[in-house]
Amino acid sequence: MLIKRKRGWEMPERDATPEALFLDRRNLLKGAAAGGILASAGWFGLGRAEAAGEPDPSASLYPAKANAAYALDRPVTAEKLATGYNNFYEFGTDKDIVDRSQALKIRPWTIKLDGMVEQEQTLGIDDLFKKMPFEERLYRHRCVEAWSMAVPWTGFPLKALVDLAKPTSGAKYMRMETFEDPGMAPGQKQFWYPWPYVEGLTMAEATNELAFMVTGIYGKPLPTQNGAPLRLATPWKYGFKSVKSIVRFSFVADRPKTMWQTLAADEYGFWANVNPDVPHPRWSQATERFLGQSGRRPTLLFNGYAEQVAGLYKGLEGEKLYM
Ligand SMILES: Nc1nc2c(c(=O)[nH]1)N[C@H]1C(S)=C(S)[C@@H](COP(=O)(O)O)O[C@H]1N2
Ligand SMILES: [Mo]
Repeated sequence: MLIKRKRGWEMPERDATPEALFLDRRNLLKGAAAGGILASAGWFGLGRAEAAGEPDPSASLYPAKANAAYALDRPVTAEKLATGYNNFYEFGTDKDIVDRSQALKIRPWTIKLDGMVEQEQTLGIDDLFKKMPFEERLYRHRCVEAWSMAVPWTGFPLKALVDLAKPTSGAKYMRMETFEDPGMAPGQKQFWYPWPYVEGLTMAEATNELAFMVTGIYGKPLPTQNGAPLRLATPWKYGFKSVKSIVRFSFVADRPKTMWQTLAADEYGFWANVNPDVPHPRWSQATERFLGQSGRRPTLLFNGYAEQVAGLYKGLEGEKLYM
């Protein structure tokens, strides 16, 4: 039922099965039985929303100074690939969501910092940006579907946001939540997904130097399809951890249940650290398809970031750290 328009630069998916397709088939059957299928299928043909034509209010923050500590062992992915081949289920389960995602209105946008904090705060996104130390970093990105890319993200360390929030000592985890508005995001009319998209990190992960809040890409404000105006990048974890278009950060005592865990706990865990030796139930993680390149390249433990993050998992060997 998903009629896919192939673009020249798209490569056929061979051994990579989209994260959602299997679930969609399974759940569409349930949905069809419940009579909900026609109502939820009508959005596949939506076109580009009217462009607002207003300059992005954060445009003056770009380009930010590059942090040379984050270098790459591979070329940077072409911009049109990284901004044209996306996972954003709020706008559909295919990779071709650029047009549909233009309906997301990214101003005004407020961020809530709540839970176990000295004082709850609600901030306008541009007020938050003014308080944060912006920089550019080159990061690898590895999707659990076994494709990968490498991009220049702009943003600030997640630790800077944690410091602003002032969590109390009882806070052990950080829970992050995407916006919820089925009027703008037709994928959220798919009632079998437990919206909103939720992800979580331990406080040690959230304050690790690598955990990065992304606001831009290729020296420009983030386009909506990549998760504007604020998304996470945890490059040592599978891509589904890097939650997009965040509206709320909650500091909590208990491990948050993520959207993917609710959908399929046997396939998507809390930790989701990249490990080539631990296959996903539906596909090997040994190699990856690097967007724009033919052939496959070997996947690296912690996606090549073991030096920075391996220490986070000492004493947790009993956990399913790699799914
Ligand atoms: N809110 C939200 N965040 C999300 C997703 C999503 O569907 N919704 N997809 C995730 C997955 S599976 C991946 S691989 C990355 C893709 O990011 P990109 O489109 O910028 O490459 O976003 C992640 N963050
Ligand atoms: Mo992904």
